[in-house]
Amino acid sequence: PGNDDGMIDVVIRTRPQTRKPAMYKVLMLNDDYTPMEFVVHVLERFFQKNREEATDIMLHVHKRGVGVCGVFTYEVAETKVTQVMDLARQNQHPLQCTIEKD
Ligand code: TYC
Repeated sequence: PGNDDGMIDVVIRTRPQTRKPAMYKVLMLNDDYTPMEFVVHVLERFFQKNREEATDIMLHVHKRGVGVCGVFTYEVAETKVTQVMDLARQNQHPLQCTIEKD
């Protein structure tokens, strides 16, 4: 190895200085009691979805059991989950929301 100059090649690998942060999906779970319009409201309020996008996501969760509200860094995802769960609890809905590594 090397170029025959009698010297020992030393390669130092550094991590790239700009590392993309790990991303996390915020998942909404279906239940039998939370009103559809409440879920649509939550998606508009905390996930910046318009009425049509929010309705599509809500119906996907209603039919399939789980759906993605958005993908965020850990701290933002955690905050979204807390906001959703707090509002659901205040309104006595059993709506559940969780985080999954992307
Ligand atoms: N399944 C609920 C109903 O029939 C609606 C619903 C949709 C609830 C999505 C939660 O994440 C949810 N009222």
